[in-house]
Amino acid sequence: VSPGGMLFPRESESRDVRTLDGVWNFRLCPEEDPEQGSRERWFHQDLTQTGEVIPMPVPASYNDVTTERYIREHVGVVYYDRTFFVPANWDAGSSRVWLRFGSVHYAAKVWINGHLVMMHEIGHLPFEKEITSKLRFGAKNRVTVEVDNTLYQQSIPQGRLVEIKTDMGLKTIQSYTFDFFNYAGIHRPVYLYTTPHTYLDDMTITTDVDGSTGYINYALTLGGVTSRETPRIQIDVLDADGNFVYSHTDHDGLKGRIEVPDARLWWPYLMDPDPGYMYTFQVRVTGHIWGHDDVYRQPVGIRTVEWNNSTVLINGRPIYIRGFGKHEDANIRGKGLDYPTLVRDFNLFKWVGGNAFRTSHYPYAEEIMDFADRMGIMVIDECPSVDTENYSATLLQKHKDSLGELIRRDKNRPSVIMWSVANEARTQLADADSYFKNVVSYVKQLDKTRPVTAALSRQFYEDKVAQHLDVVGVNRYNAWYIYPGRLETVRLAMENELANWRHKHPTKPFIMMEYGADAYSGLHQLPEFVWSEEFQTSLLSEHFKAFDNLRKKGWFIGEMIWNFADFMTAQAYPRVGGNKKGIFTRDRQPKSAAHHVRRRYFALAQEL
Ligand code: GCB
Repeated sequence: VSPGGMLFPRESESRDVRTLDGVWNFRLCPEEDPEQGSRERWFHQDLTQTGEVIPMPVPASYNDVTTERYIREHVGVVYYDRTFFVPANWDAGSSRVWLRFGSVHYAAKVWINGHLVMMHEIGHLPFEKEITSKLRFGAKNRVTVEVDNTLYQQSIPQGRLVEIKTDMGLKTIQSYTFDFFNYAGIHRPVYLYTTPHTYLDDMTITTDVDGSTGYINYALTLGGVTSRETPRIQIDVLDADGNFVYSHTDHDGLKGRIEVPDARLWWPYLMDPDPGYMYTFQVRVTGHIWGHDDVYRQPVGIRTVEWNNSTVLINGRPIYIRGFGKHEDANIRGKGLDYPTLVRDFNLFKWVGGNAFRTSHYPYAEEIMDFADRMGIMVIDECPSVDTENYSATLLQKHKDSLGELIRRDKNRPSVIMWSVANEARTQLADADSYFKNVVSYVKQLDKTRPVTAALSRQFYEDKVAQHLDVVGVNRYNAWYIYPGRLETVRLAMENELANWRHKHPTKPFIMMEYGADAYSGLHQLPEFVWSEEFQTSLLSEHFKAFDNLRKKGWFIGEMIWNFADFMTAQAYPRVGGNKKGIFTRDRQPKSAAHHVRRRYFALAQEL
């Protein structure tokens, strides 16, 4: 994990933020010659055209934008570049200029005017660098990004390269076992932003509550402080209407605890008439030498998360999760951040009465997380480890890095109520025990304020990982992968399995983390038959019966449908245009099941 903070770029009186989103130049390195770009220096600094390029939108996955199969299925290296202007008044004398990528999948190298400035591995997480000394002020500059989508046994997630025989000779294709398409490209916004010389580099906020009083605990780190100065810190807290609730200046104010009398708490959706209440935590840093203050405003929700042998509590009240597994996935843009889809999804969340999602199977865009914070949607925040196998020291290090970067990014978010360290790892293998013990203790070292979970899919008797978790998530596809069509097996199988898990781990709360059935939107069949809308609805219903019985036992704390919406996968015969387990279609319209789930989720919200 690179040193320093990863605060989201926010405009203020001291910070300019510009986006480099738009249409970039794009080209592929031939699969058989992945070095062509570096050999021919496609990252050169001339401002003339860099060669034969095609237009490519940013942010977006590149796979589904063109009509070419070879681009969609490309394995290896691609290049993006564009030019941009840097205003003269950003001159190095007064500011620092930073370049930040929300996510580039999978591995990235970035050049500014021909200088290599940063590299990042493991998509789905932001990376940034100060690039002041590489820029031409009051002039045009070029940024070039190399992206490599290849997955290996020691990448997160894992994949392997396979050779197949074709009419054109041997060809290397990417194979992987996880069930979503390995979209690639510059997936999230690219920002150019400024800070003063002395700037707020990072902050860690935790909150607690005592009666009607809320507390905001903060720890700040500054960047660019010279030995000749002692920066002054001023902290203000504003309520959602912009009124000051606290104001304080401290000469060594890097750490502190602020009391907010009669605090409005952050509550999940439908647990309060005004869920997701956020204060603004405003930091002003005054450095003596350069004279420019830095001002940064961070939204803060005051809430507590506690957990015990049987439940998880927010502000002292036990939660029951009415949720979904999701994906960042949409037609044409793939995993590219798309504001219409983002806002539509949260509107559907409200409509369906859901209160939680898991960022299956990788961290989601910060812009999405902001919405979860503000709407009171609880998030189980998952790192990009899915289907982990072949445990090794290198893999362990990368897995921990991904969690370190995730926690650094999301630690201040009230919506994040749990960290998920894996989805469907091969937890029956002997090595899984010490591997995950190590992973979980690393997370605990970084954040003690949230429970740790994982989505497990092996049988309770062979699993070696649940013992290390605070909350156990179970994925199971009764009447789908197990006895397809046999709806009459569901209730009993679910109740027995969960009872067995709890018997083995009597001190842990359980969540049904995945269950569901594919339904091809518009396919109707009575009596219910697999793939029909009727079947999907009935399958969920049978699960509801089991959950209602399990809920009474006191340690079953939530149900999460797989999936919120249909999504793209690799090509395989059980996948018809992708995975169709969504209760919404890929273009975010309800299937029959969505109306059914809506009735249940609102009824549950009233009852609990
Ligand atoms: C699972 C995986 C999920 C798949 C799902 C399915 O267990 O966790 O990524 O999409 O099953 O539909 O097969």
